[in-house]
Amino acid sequence: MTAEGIGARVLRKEDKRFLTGNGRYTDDMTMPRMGYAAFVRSTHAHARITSINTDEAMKMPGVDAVLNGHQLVADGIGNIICGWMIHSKDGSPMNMGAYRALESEIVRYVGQAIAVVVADTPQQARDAADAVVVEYEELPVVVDSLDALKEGAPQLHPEAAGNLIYDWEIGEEAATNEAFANAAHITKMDIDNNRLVPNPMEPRAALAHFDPSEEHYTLYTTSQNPHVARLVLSAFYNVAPENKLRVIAPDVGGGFGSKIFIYPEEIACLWATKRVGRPVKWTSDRTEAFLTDAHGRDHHTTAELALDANNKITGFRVKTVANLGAYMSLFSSSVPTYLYATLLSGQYNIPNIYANVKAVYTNTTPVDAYRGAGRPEATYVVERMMETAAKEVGMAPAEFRRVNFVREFPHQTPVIMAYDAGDYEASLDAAMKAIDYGGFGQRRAQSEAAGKLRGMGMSCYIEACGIAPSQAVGSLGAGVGLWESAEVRVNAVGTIEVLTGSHSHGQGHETTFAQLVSDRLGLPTESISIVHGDTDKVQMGMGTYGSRSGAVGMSAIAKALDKVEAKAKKIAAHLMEASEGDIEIEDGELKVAGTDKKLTFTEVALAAYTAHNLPEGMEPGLKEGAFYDPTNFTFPAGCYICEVEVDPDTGVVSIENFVAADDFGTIINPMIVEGQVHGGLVQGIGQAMLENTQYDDHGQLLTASYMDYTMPRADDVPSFKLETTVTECPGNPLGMKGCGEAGAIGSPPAVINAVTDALGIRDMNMPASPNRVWQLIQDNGMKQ
Ligand code: MCN
Repeated sequence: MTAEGIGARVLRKEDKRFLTGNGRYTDDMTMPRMGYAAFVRSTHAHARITSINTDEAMKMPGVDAVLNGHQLVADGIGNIICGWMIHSKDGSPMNMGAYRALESEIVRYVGQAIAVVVADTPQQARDAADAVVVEYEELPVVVDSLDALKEGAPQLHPEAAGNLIYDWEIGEEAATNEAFANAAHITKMDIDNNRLVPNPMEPRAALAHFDPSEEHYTLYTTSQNPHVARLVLSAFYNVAPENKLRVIAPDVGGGFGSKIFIYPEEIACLWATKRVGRPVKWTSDRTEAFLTDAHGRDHHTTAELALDANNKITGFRVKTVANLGAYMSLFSSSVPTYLYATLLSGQYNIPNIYANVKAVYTNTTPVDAYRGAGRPEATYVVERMMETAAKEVGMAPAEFRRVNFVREFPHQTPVIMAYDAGDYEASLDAAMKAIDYGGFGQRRAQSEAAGKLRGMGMSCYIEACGIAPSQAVGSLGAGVGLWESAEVRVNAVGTIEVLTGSHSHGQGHETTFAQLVSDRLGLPTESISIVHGDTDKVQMGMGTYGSRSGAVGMSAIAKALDKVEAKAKKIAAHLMEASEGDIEIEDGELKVAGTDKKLTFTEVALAAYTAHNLPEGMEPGLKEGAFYDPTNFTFPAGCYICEVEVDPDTGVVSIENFVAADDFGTIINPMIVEGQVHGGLVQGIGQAMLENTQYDDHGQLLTASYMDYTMPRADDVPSFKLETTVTECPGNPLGMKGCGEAGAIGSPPAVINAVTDALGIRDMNMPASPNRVWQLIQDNGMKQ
């Protein structure tokens, strides 16, 4: 334990370079003779390409090449795939349409890449891309998933009849139906989850370089998981064998899930660099990002909750139609299935659950993971239902939840998940106290006296982080294992490099990971470097998503540290002629317990490398690696309460109070965790209040810039009150649960429950924009 160890509010080490403008992002990288790529993109949501004329473009200044999908296919570059196989309830495998990095026959969403231009400058490349003439024969378009399932709807892929990717189910249908047959009360709701665009600060970018002397490729890219990128680019897209491809994800300015996938542009740049014989760089502009970054959410759900006479839940029946856009992306199939429906038990003891999910193709941008991925959608359904059911049976929402909480652990839900530890009532109590629940009536009266409407809404979320274990996810169709790797290298002078397969793109790993090492070895964090994001330095890793880097990535480091400590103790015992069992590590020293004999960690490290006096048979050096495969997910949980005031004249909703009480198990750095929660809350509030992705009937994205897509800003959110409760996670050596997505998962239903409470209505869709709220006020006769 040190002053910078577990639990300390250490300032983020990485901020020194970020705040001084010294971050190095993909677009900052340059190479000699570098060319720039620009993409020719479809202007139609669904059309047959009848011709691609590149004559004019090829004549333009600085243009090196204009490459299209025919050449790509001829060079044997493989199709983009979804790596998680889902089977329909009849046992058939999911129906996946072909997705080429450059399409030359039928385009299926606006913005789809058709050709790539390489030129001397970005402007020349852009101008030449604009000069490529693509002729189309328009095809009928469908953008909404319910419309796509209708008889006679436009068909996207011959492989997916009726646009159906899969028709999947989980839980026991017959038992759930029986619970409904015997119910004392049934609450039924139609619940939509609005489509979101991720919007990380740094847009996607790629810089590819082919070295002909070694037949070797290097790709700098904005990736959350460079090793998975290398694996997929090698094994499935035939770009290059793994030993001939180095993928580097340098500083990455946020991802929120959208930088997990391998996109057409990365494939095209890698392929083009060899063809044109120079490095090729592409950086997305913001409108390209809106059109092509994988979107999130987009569910239509009908949910029913069955209660007995004591208001205990006896059954939950859910039917969801998930819009996956025009093509399947890397993990898209798992989001509305194993990341969504397996969380439909929420924090509650629900004996019978049955969920049916239909995943559907539409002429829209592909949809995949976005902060929370499936779990915000589940929480939104569960917590809208809980609040509504409570009101229908005349119970206070908090009391209705208390009656139904899971209280004994481990708890096996009917939808795969086995919750390991938690205390849901503790977070509920903490949140209610922090928001002064009892004083709400008075505050509401004050608002009413001022001509305003006031409401309070609650959300008790649970999520599953650190998707695991590998064997289990493999049996559920995942194409990769979900372990993590680490290597702890002690240098001869006692400084440390930790190589990790996790990737930090805003989460502060360079600080928290160093805190763990500092805690264990008693060294200052400044002597500990965290190395990540480069496949030539770190052999293999699974990257960062699903709030796994703490619980899984740091557990791998802890395992490697166990081995380092054991070897260091052996060396120290040998040098001090003591018994190994008597050696203790404290404050950067190895001490013989009960004596004043000691060696500094540096002395032991040096001894390991000089190797003049090591125990018989011991190899020189001090460097250990570990792979950690968790035994279960971690289950962060909490209670969020939101209090809003609505101006009935304008429909403007202002969030007056927001309390988040979270249980993340052991916390390494409370300041970083608070930052993670703040970010998540703002994103969740953005979804609930502002963000609304709109397509017109022709499949044109109407909200493709910040003029039309409203992102939350500082004055849209209040100063959050955060509370912490702790139940340690028994499934990993550190007792940690993930914190990176919780805010975005728990907050949307709290906001909408508060707005509907203020308006005195039952149903409404997100976002609670002034226009929508004002209209609801008119429709419900609240305003004359
Ligand atoms: N941590 C801690 N104590 C805990 C849990 C975590 O101190 N009990 C620390 C960790 O050591 C780490 C940070 O909190 O420094 C987040 O850890 P974790 O919850 O494990 O999440 P990951 O590091 O795996 O990050 C992924 C998560 C996800 S899935 C999304 S989406 C998201 C998020 O992180 N994207 C982000 N936060 C983001 N923050 C920024 N700035 N940018 C993004 O793209």
